[in-house]
Amino acid sequence: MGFSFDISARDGRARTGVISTPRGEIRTPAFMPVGTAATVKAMMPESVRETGADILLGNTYHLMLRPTAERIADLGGLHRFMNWDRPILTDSGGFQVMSLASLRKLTEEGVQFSSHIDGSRHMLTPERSMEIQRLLGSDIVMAFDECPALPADRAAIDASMQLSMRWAQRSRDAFGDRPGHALFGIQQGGLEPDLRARSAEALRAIGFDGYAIGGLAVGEGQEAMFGVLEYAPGQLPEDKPRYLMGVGKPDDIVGAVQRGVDMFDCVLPSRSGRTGQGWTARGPVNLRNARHRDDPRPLEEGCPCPACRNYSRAYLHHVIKSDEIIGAMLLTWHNLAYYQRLMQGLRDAISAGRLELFAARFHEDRAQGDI
Ligand code: PRF
Ligand code: ZN
Repeated sequence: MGFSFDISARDGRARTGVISTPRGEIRTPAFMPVGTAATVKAMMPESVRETGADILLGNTYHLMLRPTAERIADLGGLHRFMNWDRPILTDSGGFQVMSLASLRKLTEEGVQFSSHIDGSRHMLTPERSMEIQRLLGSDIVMAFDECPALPADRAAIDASMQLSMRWAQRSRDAFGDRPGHALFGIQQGGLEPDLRARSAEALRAIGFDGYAIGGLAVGEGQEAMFGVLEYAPGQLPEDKPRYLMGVGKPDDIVGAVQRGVDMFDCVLPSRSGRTGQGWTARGPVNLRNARHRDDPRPLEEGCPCPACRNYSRAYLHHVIKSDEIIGAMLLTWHNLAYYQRLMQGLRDAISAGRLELFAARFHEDRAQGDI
């Protein structure tokens, strides 16, 4: 029972297929809901599955600090701890250290930092990140990397990319041979085609089970991101999954799938659900807006999720305005269901050779706006 990726159809640069793991299949293009702290906030795991998710994302950084990887391992691993028996991909921690921790000290060895929770000092290295992800029982382990904030000058992006490639080799060595578990490398190199090429070359020489495109969606904007996606997926192995980390909005995902990306994760559907934003085929809807106060219609006509089946926009507006917990629950459910419906639409369109038509309709629907 190993780990494999089978592409069943292609349409232009897009692909659809299945990643097989001992914990179940992941249909691609795939969207992974974010379960940072061993929970997809406001959702029971069985409900996350009902939205259509095949795999969740967890975070080394948060779990090492609380409740700690050793405690989760003693309790039978992350799957059992959070009651999700399907695949889990874990991010390696460096990216979260840079955005959340304080008093960071970056060296060749790794990164030392203070916890955002209690200020305690910790160290993450490629070796420690691989150990934590093994203790968690992660199915898809991410190499330990550094993601520079953009804009940054070329010399800084080059040096950071080269450090990430040395860390990628150390991640590979520390991960070892673990049948049924996958290790993904992460391409860096900012917006520079030649640095992206050198990064891809270094990762291919090491050899990974899948390849992530890191260092995007860090403030460069969609046009610049799509610019990189014109060539970056093509620099990575054709027969392995390609994962665009931390992306994105629905239109980012559609554009990235058209450019050859297979996997995505983003806090947007879950986080924005908790603040009253509902994502629909007509674009984002702010349920806090008073225009919904007397509206008996569902958030999205035809959506089979509990929020749309059983409640009006007026009710969603009321519970969000009142900060009632059910508001976060219902909107998170709807948003995750919308994202999974979008992914199923993309997969079906690629299978049928109609991705361009699907994308054109997607943009048309959004152009109409919420009515
Ligand atoms: N590296 C890692 N995690 C990430 C990123 C990265 O570059 C990004 C960039 N969008 C999100 N999450 N390890
Ligand atoms: Zn719905």
